[in-house]
Amino acid sequence: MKTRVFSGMQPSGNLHIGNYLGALKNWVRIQNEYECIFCIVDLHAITVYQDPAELRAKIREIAALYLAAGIDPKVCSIMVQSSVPAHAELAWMLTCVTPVGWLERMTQYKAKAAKQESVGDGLLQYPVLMAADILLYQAGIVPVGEDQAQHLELTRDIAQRFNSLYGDTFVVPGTSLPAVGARIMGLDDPTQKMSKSASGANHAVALLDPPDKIRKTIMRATTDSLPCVDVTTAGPGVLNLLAIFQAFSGWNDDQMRQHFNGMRYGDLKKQVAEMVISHLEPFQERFRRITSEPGYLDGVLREGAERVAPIAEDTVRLVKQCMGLYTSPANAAL
Ligand code: ATP
Ligand code: LTN
Repeated sequence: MKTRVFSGMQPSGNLHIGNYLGALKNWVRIQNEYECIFCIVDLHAITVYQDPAELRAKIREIAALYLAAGIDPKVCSIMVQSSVPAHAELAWMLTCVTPVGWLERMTQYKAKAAKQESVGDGLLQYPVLMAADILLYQAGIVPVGEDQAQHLELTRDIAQRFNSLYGDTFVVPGTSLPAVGARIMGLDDPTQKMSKSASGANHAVALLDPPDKIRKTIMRATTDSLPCVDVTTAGPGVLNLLAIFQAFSGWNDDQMRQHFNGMRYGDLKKQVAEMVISHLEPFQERFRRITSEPGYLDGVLREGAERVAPIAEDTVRLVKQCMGLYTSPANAAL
């Protein structure tokens, strides 16, 4: 049996090249090797307020972006988290075995909570729901960007704690990070991770940005005051541009050094911009095609949910039995 892979993205903000290079590109690469489930995690998105009409539209946009990136719905399941109720059900059961101290230590929670006057409980529970997403399908591998590594460690801790309290129930999942592009930094501030929720106009390149805008954003990227590239001593801004180029081009370190050492920053930026545009233009064309086919997206999402729901229901039944929760006699023998 193939190892199962699970990953997801939140339908909030505009997907950017960090999301693509950190996660989506990896998903496409491994989709034929494993049994993959790619989720649009709308229940995670509502941990901060979302305008309902915008959220509805974003869910479909993310699904179309998965497809435009090359995820093949014939070999993978693409589904929306809230369409399989077992995600929320398992999250509650896992909440009950998770010490609150583990959650309060999460750096993403601390960063997001610091920006808000009143912190919703959902923001604290966020990684438990993420653990439920993964454990529900007994996934062995979770391909994500580096910022999610801490949440995955917590997922393993929760799985191990559950297994030691109630007996072997969950597969303990591994993290898969890309070799290049696991942490793309903001173009306006290379000390901060590129993020969908950051507001600066020159912060990110969105996957649906037109070529002119991409050029402008990259040409304005923050570098340092040295005149030209030195791959070994470059500061974070230049390293970030090089990482973006390398992740899109697939060049090795030697090729990168030979090509870019000694190049003026203006030329580096031009080449990075053209590399990004050459990948995003065909991507955007596929996105337009997918979104103009009536009924196609809904069909993909329906099929995805139908395919994975029985796996999720089996796990919830097993967990209920382990914990001593009520299961009807018809289910007791399963
Ligand atoms: P937000 O800022 O709203 O939390 P985000 O940009 O971090 O959003 P997510 O939906 O949280 O996006 O992440 C989707 C996937 O993209 C995850 O696997 C995450 O690790 C990855 N990812 C996010 N930002 C980056 C980045 N800057 N570089 C590499 N990977 C990233
Ligand atoms: N928290 C993740 C999104 C996410 C996820 C998951 C990723 C929710 N559930 C399960 C991998 C596996 C993020 O990228 N912000």
